[in-house]
Amino acid sequence: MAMLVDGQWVEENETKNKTDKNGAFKRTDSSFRNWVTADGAPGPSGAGGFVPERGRYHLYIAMNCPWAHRTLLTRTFKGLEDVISLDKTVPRRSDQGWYFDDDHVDNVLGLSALHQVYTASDPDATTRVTVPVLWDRESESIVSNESAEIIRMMDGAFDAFSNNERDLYPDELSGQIDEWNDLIYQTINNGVYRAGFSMAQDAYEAAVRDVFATLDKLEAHLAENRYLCGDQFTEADVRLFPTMIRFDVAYYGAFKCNLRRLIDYPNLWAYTREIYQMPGIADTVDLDVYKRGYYSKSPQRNPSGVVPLGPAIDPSVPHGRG
Ligand SMILES: N[C@@H](CCC(=O)N[C@@H](CS)C(=O)NCC(=O)O)C(=O)O
Repeated sequence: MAMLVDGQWVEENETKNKTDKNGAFKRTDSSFRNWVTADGAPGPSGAGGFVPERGRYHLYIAMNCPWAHRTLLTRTFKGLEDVISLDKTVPRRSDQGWYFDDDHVDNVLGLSALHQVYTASDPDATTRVTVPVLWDRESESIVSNESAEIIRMMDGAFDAFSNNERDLYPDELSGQIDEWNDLIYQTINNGVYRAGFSMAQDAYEAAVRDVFATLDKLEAHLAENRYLCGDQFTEADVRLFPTMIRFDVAYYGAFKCNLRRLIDYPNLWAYTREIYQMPGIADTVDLDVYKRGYYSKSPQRNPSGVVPLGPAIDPSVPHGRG
């Protein structure tokens, strides 16, 4: 898959870049790390000057990407649909990476591929071109391409524009949320990728064991708790849901995470359905797109490009929780 090097879109070897010498998957760091803050002061990283304003910021996502899904979920939970505009790339990559097709063009810059959005921000960028991206119309630059930080700023900086009082990262739960986030990132969100992209048996097995140890722990926790932090729905739930809703249709088969299915975990499956059935959330989900995305043609993982018919799961079945 190609990437930007000194502002040029160049091919590079997928396996070489994504795995270390032991065949284990390694993820690269995001490159644009500014923050929108309530008063425009610099955030934990990057430059300042990004104040929240209606219509100023634009979010680029791809429906199949779980990292982008977090940002779409947060935009919905915070009721920011009329505040932060949205573009969806075609949910697969071409030789130009993420791209916009004729009936779904980039609505801000009129460009045809996401790498051009990156070079519009930094003409000399050397970076992978990933979704999600938060674009600032005023400075004509990328605020951030790190999903964990985009959801934190959507929750923290846009309260004045939100249509509800929801707080996804309340101070009194921040310690618990951080703990869940660490575990879920390592073993679930990135755990399934470590399984799916590993090029060695040991690395694969270690990743899959991590995935299922945490699913077992979550199943027991959700027998006693409505959400990860008890009664309050938080950022930790936002970060868990994208991996859960893709689990059976994508990770179980395409990433070989197949000791058990999500539907074999009654509490976790009902929890996933409950979130799916919250207002607006079903519109952020497309199981068919996930399946076609994760089973797209790949020399390493699916040389034929054949997409399986099953399994059929239905997250709209009543969840029956409390
Ligand atoms: N750290 C990033 C990771 C995002 C990411 O890996 N996105 C994938 C799609 S699921 C991507 O765009 N990959 C393109 C590439 O690596 O070239 C985040 O969480 O925002």
